[in-house]
Amino acid sequence: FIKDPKTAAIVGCPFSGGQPKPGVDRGPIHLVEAGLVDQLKGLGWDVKFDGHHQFEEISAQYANDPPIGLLKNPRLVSSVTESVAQAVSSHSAKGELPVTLGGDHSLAMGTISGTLTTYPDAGVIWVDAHADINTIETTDSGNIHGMPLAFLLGLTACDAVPEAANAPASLQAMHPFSWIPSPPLLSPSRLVYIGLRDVDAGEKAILKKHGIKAFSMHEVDRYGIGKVVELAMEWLNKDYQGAHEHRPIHLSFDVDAMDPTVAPSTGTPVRGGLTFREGHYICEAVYETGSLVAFDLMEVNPSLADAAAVQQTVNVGCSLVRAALGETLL
Ligand code: NNH
Ligand code: MN
Ligand code: MN
Ligand code: MN
Repeated sequence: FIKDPKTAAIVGCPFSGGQPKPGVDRGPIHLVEAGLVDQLKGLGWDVKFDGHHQFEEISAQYANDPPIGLLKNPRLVSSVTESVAQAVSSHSAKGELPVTLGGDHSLAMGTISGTLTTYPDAGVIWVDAHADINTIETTDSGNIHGMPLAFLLGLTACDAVPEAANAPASLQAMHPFSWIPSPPLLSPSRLVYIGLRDVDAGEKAILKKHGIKAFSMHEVDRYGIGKVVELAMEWLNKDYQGAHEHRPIHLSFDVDAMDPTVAPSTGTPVRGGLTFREGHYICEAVYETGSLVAFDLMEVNPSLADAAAVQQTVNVGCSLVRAALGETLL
């Protein structure tokens, strides 16, 4: 999938509009300043990085962006993610590996749409403490970083908890992510989760209804991370009949999947997460299959926690990206 000479394109996305805590927009800047570009070159990759994407024009256009239902910053998030989709697909269409640095996880609406434009049969591995699959009807917070998979899958009122069937039609019709193609590019059978441990009730109902495969921390404990990644890859490839050995894989990694002792500087830490090695193992094992076509590292927030914790989180973030680009392979 990735052409020689192997090229990684860093898509720096200083964006925080999908959630309320300031600072997550500084994540990509810290990751690059920590030396990520040279680290990846050191692994033998050509690295394209032409500066962080600037969403200033879009932000100015949507300085006034009243909520739609509970959804906060809906037009801003929609417009930013649409532009990220274009950036990612333009890189992947050239046979490059887009490495998107967030920023909050709403950005994955853009990155995954971009990947699916180039690779329509790609599968998604979503590594996160959270399921990020709330719909307009199930969200309690209205933070769009808790909703990207619902939009990518085209889920609506009827997929939500029963009482959501009463949501006003006007609300359902007004959803701002109309740039996401319908019918959706992603299907529930091509999504698998690893690391879940804080899933809302409405999200659990959605996972059940659509038979979405999820390896929570409970399964990581039960089977071990090696088996979990093997089962995840098997699941994604069960119905694949394309030209390659495996389905192309988009790996979207929310740093809050890691235990807060490993990666403390993130907006919604949840205890009981992946160890340093478990997180790295996922990245290494996916890279090893040769089917990784895009990688996201999201939700590093350098303004949360003290300086030492920030440095630790940024270092772990760089290290996860290196693992996903083959560092530990001999
Ligand atoms: N499920 C919650 C919500 O929808 C929390 C989401 N927070 C995240 N997701 N950090 O990865 O608001
Ligand atoms: Mn670019
Ligand atoms: Mn997330
Ligand atoms: Mn999360």
